[in-house]
Amino acid sequence: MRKLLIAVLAAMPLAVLAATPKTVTLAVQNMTCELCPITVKKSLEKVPGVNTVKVDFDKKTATVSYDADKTQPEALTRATTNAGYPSAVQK
Ligand SMILES: [Cu+2]
Repeated sequence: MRKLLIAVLAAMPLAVLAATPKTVTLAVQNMTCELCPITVKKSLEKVPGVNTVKVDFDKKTATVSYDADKTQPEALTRATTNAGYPSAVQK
């Protein structure tokens, strides 16, 4: 039992290292007032695997860093779209 616990604890830092951090910039539609970026930010932060969200109201973009092992850009665009702000990955 004790050995198992130690093995689990030892494996944890490896799991952290195994995360694949990525950053994507989304072009977000419908952001018309200063409150919109907050809604967009919240919708993205709810997606499991999202680390940080930075919404630029002037540029109409959301820059999201996420764990590529847990989520994909499609899930991010879906989240903002469901919140009323259709988005697409900016190329
Ligand atoms: Cu608004």
